[in-house]
Amino acid sequence: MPGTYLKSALFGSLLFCSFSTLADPHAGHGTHAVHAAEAQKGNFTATLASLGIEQPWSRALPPSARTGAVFVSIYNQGADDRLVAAHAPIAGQTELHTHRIQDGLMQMIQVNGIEVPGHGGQLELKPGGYHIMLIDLKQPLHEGERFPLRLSFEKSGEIELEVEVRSLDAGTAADHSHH
Ligand SMILES: [Cu+2]
Repeated sequence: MPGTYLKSALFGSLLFCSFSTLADPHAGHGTHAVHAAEAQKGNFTATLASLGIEQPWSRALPPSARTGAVFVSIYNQGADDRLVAAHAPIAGQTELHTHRIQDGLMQMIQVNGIEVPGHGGQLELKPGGYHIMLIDLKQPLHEGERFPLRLSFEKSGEIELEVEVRSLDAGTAADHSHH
């Protein structure tokens, strides 16, 4: 994934023309409603107002990698909310991203916020979808280590979390480390 990150004029224009569609709550990338009972089964690492937040995680990366991504699932029993910012001191820059297919190529696009649907809804940041992008990493991501991350929500406010660095293939079909 880090290799597909392109900061170019093309990237910039995609970024610009994507806001209108990505801001549409019915576009539905990565968000879907779940029943309240199902959400309560979630194994939360932290709670903030009506939000239940699962363990955020990242993949281990070779020392040469300059970018990484953080994934996390957030359940919301309250009113609709938005994830509006993320900050990780381990990175020079932290952005909210999604993916889209353009001419058969998967590209990453920065978004200015991601809806956290309320009343038993869920936002899932996962490989291939919405993610928190770490740009200009200041230190390598080693499996088993943790690093701090702050998430900011429009209504629920801010929370400090610790990201768990998992294996290089975490979240893929080849991942057998978390079963
Ligand atoms: Cu990205």
